Amino acid sequence: MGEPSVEIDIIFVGQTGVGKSSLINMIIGAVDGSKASANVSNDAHPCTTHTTSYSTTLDTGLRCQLWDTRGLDEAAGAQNFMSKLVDKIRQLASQQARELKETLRDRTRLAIPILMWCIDATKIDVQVHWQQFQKVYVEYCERKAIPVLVITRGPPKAGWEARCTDQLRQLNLGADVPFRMVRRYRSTSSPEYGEDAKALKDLILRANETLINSH
Ligand SMILES: Nc1nc2c(ncn2[C@@H]2O[C@H](COP(=O)(O)OP(=O)(O)O)[C@@H](O)[C@H]2O)c(=O)[nH]1
Ligand SMILES: [Mg+2]
Repeated sequence: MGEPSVEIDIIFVGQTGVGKSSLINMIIGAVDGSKASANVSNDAHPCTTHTTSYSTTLDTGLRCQLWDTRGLDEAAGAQNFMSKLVDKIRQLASQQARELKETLRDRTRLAIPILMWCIDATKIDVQVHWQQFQKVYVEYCERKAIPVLVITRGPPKAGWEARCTDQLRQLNLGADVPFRMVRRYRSTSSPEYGEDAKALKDLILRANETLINSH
């Protein structure tokens, strides 16, 4: 590879349990804790308590720093089993919003990151996930990011592409936000898993092209 390698930040954001850590593992090729792998939660409890990052180099030589952030609504999920600790929950929610804001401020200061917004295939029609996407992209990033949408644990109900396009249009996120669905996998050694990993990497390369062309 004659070209000098460049580095790009890729920030994974979305609800707890949506599969952010799993997507990161899919990209870095980590299976069951081999290689440096992102911690995947084995139940409903949030396990990405602090923002962590992993580096990997794609086939093209593009060096990527993958940022695994806290879910924005981990506190809401905790409500089920901590119903008496409402104050604590509020505190947690503002803490995670603050942490995410700080991460995004740091990452957008010197360069433009890719913002990987993750929505579960069963949540495409739930407005709040899209509103959070807009809030994070517009308010936290001040649009200094290349937004990309990943639908996790697909496939969603038929017609999902049009519904995503509608949501993006309604929130003024632009019709050109690239999106891709990643299928729910049964095994990390299945052909689908490998195909989706490749598609995900292609999506990153495409977003990086957008970034280069915008300069
Ligand atoms: N079988 C299967 N499990 C998945 C898939 N994606 C995520 N999971 C599981 O869903 C749970 C939450 O995923 P995780 O990556 O930790 O979500 P995060 O909270 O967004 O980081 C974990 O137990 C994962 O193993 C998938 O495609 N197939
Ligand atoms: Mg996680």
